Amino acid sequence: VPCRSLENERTLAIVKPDGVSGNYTTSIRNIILQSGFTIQAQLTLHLAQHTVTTFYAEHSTKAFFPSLVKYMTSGPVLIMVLEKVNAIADWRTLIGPTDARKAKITHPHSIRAMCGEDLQRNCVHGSDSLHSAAREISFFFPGRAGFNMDDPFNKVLW
Ligand code: RTP
Ligand code: MG
Repeated sequence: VPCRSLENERTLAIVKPDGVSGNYTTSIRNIILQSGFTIQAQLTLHLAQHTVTTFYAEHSTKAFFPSLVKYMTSGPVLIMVLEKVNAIADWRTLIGPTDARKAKITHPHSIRAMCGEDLQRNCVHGSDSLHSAAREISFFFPGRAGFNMDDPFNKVLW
């Protein structure tokens, strides 16, 4: 049996421009809370080109990259830090496969099946590993990836 952490974990979720403009944020937030996540932070932003380029840097050499940047800068997004045990994998399961068109067939109850359209316009993002969750959370919320100021065991000295 693989050893899985029983500690709370944090992941970064984004409701992409098609999710926000399609008025899916309330439904998505309800699914998040009903699935046992707490929302630790949230931010609504219209992302700049250079922000998307940096955030999705791992895809910068791919043919779809210019189109991805155009899509992600096309309107406001809702960025959230979600917390629960096994948050990273559980959020990925909840959103479903990348291709929303396929998700409608193979994972009809997933979030991408509900509000996505195709391989690009898939309405939500989720960190894909512990490493990318830490990177992505600190990218949008500097200081929140590991260190919690409100934790009483972290004594703020000055
Ligand atoms: P995300 O990072 O947004 O959570 O999505 P993902 O892990 O499921 O998929 P990833 O491979 O990381 O791709 C990032 C986003 O790029 C767009 N995409 N377009 N061939 C294509 O046209 C293509 N492939 C990917 C999608 O918006 C995808 O979510
Ligand atoms: Mg990804």
